[in-house]
Amino acid sequence: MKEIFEGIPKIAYEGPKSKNPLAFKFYDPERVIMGKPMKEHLPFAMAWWHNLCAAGTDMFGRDTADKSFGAEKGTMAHAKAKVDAGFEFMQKLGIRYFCFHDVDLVPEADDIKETNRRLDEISDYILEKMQGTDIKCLWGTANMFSNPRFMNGAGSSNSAEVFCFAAAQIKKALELTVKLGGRGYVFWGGREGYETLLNTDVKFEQENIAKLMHLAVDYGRSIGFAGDFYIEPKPKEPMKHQYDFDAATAIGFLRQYGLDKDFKMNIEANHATLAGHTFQHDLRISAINGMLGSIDANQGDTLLGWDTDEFPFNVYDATMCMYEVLKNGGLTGGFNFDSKTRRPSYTAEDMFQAYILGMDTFALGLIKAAALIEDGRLDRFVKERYASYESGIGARIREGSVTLAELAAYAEEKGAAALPGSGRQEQLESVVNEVLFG
Ligand code: XLS
Ligand code: NI
Ligand code: NI
Repeated sequence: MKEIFEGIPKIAYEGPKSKNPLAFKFYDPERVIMGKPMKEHLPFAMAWWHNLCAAGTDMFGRDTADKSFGAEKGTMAHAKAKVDAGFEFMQKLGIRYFCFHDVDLVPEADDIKETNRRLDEISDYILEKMQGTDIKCLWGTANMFSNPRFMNGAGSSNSAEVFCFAAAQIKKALELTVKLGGRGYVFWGGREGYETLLNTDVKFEQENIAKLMHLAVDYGRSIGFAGDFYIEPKPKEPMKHQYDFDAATAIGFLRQYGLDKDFKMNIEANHATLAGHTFQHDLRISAINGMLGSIDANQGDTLLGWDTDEFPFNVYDATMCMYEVLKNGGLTGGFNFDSKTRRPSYTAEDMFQAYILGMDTFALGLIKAAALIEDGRLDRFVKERYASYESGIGARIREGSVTLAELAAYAEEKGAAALPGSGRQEQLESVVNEVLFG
């Protein structure tokens, strides 16, 4: 087979001193961190849509990159060329997973039966390509937001007919996920939300979304899908208000509708920040609820209020992310680069360098998070900060062996409370800097 990315070698680890833009400086797949090789801590995935489909079109201008990969766009030959390009790309970078939407794989036909036939054909081809490699699907999903029929959402659509098309796409995408050995299945509620309450029955729409998810779980389990379903929270964009606002909201929804045993969170950095949180916040909320499943690795821009999907570059954020992941005992999913190169970075080298940046940033994050944990000062400080609950009245509060009146009597006897100990935020931030750069 003819090489697509000619002149781009297999990307090797060369270490932090290397000046080679086509080499890893920090991602050393076999290096053992806290008892496990980096490649197992960091199951990286290529996002089919951004890497093989998106070519730079934005609201103000057309494509800047050529992602034809030598075939005519909109044809099955092009769909296959994308598979060839994707596998060559992943193999050159040592990436072992990919994520896809149904419509990333093939051009959508007017009739869903023809789209499904094309999906069968392309997934056979992907399966063939997978043979002899260690590449697998991380998660699959159905795109239920691009086609005009989904203008009012999928599960939340006012049209029962549209609901059926959403069901049909989920059914097929689940079958593809199982066929390609996927670990997970994602629901990103693209247009599951509203523009105005003047025309929207929120309760009705949320109940319908839950119904669709239950139907998906039942069908998935019936065809042998043993992995996790994920909700990927996002507060807005494209809709003004989206129901899966953030991790806390999505977890509450899953519990309310009895979906919490089958679902976990797929947390995207840029979505967490759009919700007014840090990336770490949504990871922590998911983790303490036993629902930190997978991660869409990217970053936003603090100066822009939308999902810019930039490749992760911020080492502080990656460190605090890996701190949460290590404390969570890892992920059942992985790290999907839901990220795209900037529009002026339109060459094949840019595609590779973007992944090198993302993988190196997370490798650094992993190394530094492990160092923070091994250093132990943060953990010790947090433990000490709550020490008043370890004995005396605090221990009784935690046990639940004390009444409100007894607590009041305790306070009255003291007369005035001593101030809690200092939060020492600046000292702790210095510890982080010292561990990162010292
Ligand atoms: C969009 C989402 C999307 C999901 C998959 O903002 O991040 O790319 O990850 O549908
Ligand atoms: Ni996103
Ligand atoms: Ni995403």
